[in-house]
Amino acid sequence: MECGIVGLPGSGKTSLFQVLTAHAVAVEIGTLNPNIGQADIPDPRLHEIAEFIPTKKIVPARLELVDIPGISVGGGTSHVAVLAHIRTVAALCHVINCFDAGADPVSAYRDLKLELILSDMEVIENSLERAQKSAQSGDEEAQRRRDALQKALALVEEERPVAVAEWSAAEELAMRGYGLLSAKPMLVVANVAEDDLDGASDGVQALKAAVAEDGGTMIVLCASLESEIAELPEDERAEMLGSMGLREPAVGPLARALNELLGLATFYTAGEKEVRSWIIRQGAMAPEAGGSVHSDIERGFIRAECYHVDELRDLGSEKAVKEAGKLRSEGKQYVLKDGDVVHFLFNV
Ligand SMILES: Nc1nc2c(ncn2[C@@H]2O[C@H](COP(=O)(O)OP(=O)(O)OP(=O)(O)O)[C@@H](O)[C@H]2O)c(=O)[nH]1
Ligand SMILES: [Mg+2]
Repeated sequence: MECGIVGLPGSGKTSLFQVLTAHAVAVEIGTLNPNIGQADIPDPRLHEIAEFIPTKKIVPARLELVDIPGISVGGGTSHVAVLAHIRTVAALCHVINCFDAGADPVSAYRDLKLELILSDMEVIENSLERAQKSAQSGDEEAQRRRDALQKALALVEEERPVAVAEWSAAEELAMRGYGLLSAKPMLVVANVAEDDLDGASDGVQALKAAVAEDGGTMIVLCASLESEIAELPEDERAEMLGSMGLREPAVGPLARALNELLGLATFYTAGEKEVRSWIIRQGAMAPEAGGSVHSDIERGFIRAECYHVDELRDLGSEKAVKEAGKLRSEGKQYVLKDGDVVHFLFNV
């Protein structure tokens, strides 16, 4: 799943991208091309598992990131290109300049939100007429599309993002093809100054209230400081974080907030070759989860042998888990739990 980093020009998107990708990508600055990279998702449970199951390699799950150029307010030549990039990603990280003394974070939040909403309004208005025509001739699918579009139109006309309403699975399906921008889940990132790391300033507090009004989620970080920390040798990072009063690099809280927002869960595969984390949607059943490891597993799924990472921690080894009768044999209908350690059995 790709997460797009969006925001007004100069809000710190590329700085955040470089932090999250640990400076592994040579970024282009000042072009209309997005930067594409991946962030390792830190997960303390991975290291816990590796304590009990000796392994050659620890492999964290990764978050796909797209650093999208800043969107200019009120049109401009780059506007269409930037919106097209935003349309391709599944979720948004909206970075807001809270570090400049003169910055107005609430306006910045509203300005970008409005750009997304106006773009959606155009799409909806262009699509509604056709859906209405087809609906009148008795096409049931078109009726669903029409009803969903009308519900979305009512929201955007009040300048509210499509995402704030409750949408049934059927409605979501009807809307999927339109790729509405304000329907995408959005995490707001308050990019604060080094002397405001806890976001206590008036600007950040006002932003927090504005985001909460939309039922949204916000995290606070300082991209330029995080970037400096990410460039330090690993053994100096913890000390630097500690001296700034930070517990961990921002990628941890950011990935957790995104997982929560997107309704995702983590499971693990563990053996002597590697201990690895995988991200799936909550509610995914065992074959689908196996499919994220390898498509053969989904195709030839037989069963999944699972236990929970808490049981491994309590009992100390896989053997002990088995002897305690905690190793479960689960079939095709099993919905994976966050924190399951899984061996897939399959046959193709
Ligand atoms: N003081 C401070 N400056 C920052 C911070 N984050 C970014 N900047 C500065 O803001 C400027 C723009 O940062 P970028 O990361 O390039 O911003 P951007 O959002 O990618 O900009 P565009 O892609 O042009 O829209 C740079 O000079 C950064 O050094 C921050 O947390 N604190
Ligand atoms: Mg940039």
